[in-house]
Amino acid sequence: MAASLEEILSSHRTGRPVVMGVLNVTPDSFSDGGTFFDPASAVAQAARMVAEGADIIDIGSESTRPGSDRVGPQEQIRRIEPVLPEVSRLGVLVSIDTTRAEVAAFALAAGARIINDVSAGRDDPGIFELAARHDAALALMHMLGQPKSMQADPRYDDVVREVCDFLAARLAAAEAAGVRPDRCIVDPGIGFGKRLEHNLALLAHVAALRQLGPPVLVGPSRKRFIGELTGEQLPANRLGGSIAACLAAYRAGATIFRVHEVAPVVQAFAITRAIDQALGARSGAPAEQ
Ligand code: HH2
Repeated sequence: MAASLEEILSSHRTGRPVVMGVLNVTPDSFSDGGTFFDPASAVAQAARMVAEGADIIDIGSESTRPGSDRVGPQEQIRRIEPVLPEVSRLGVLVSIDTTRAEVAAFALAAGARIINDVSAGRDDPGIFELAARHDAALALMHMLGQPKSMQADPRYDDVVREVCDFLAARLAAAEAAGVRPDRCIVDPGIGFGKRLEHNLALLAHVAALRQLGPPVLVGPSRKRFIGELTGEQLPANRLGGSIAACLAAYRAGATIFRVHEVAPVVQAFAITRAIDQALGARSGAPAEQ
C-alpha cells in the first residue's frame, strides 16, 4: 500500500521507508535526459513506478544537473501540463520539483500535494506563502550556489554542520511565512555543490539532520559520487550504488528516498525491514512459556 501524505510526514517517527520515483519531463536530465520528454512515455513511466510500489511521483521539468541552464516558469508549465494531471489521476501522491511559485501553483491546482524546492525558497520566496496557503508538504534542500556553477569548487569547513545550519535557517524562514513545521521535509542535497567526501559525510551523518525535526529525504540515485567510487561512467548502471546509499542513509535516520528505479529499491527495503523485525523479535522480551 502506498503511503498517505500523513504517513510520509510521520515516517521519521514510524521508520516507514518512503519511495519517491523520479519523473524527469526534460530533454537534458543527467541520467535519463529525453527518455520521458514525450508526455505519453512520461505517464507510462509514472504508471510503471506506481505499479512497482512508489509512494510519490516527483515530477520535474527543469534539469538541475551541474552546468545546466535555467528553464523559465512558462516552459516548465508547458512541459508538465500534459503529464501532471494524468499522473495525479493514477491515485498516487504527486510532488512538483520546481523552485518557481508559478509552476508550483499550477501543479497544486492539478493535484500535486508536495513541493520539492531544491533552492529551499531562495529562488522564489513566494513558494513559502503558496505552500502555506495550500497546506502542501514542502521539501527544503541544501545547495551550495547555483546549478550552473555549484560543482566548480565547493568548500566547507564542516559540511554536516553547515548543511544543518542552512536547513535550520530555511525552516525558520518557511515557518515565518506561515508554513507549518510538520509539513516540512529536509534534504542534504546530494551532489548539489558537493565533492565526494561531502556527499559521503552527509549520507553517514543523516542523524545530525534528523535533529532538525522533520523527516529527511535523500536523493543519491545514479549520482556522480557513485561513479567516482566505482568507475562506473553510465548513470543508468549505478543501481547497486544507489541502493547501498539509500540503505545506509536509512540506517542513519533518513526515511524518504528519491530514486530512478523503484522496484529494486522497494525490494531492498522489504528485505531490510524484515531482517530488522527478526532482530527485534529475538532481542525483545523473552516469550512466556
Ligand atoms: N536531485 C535532483 C533533482 N531534484 N530533489 C531533491 N529533493 N533531492 C535531490 O537529491 C534531487 C532533487 C537531480 O537528479 P535528477 O532529477 O535525476 O536530474 P536532473 O536534475 O538532471 O533532472
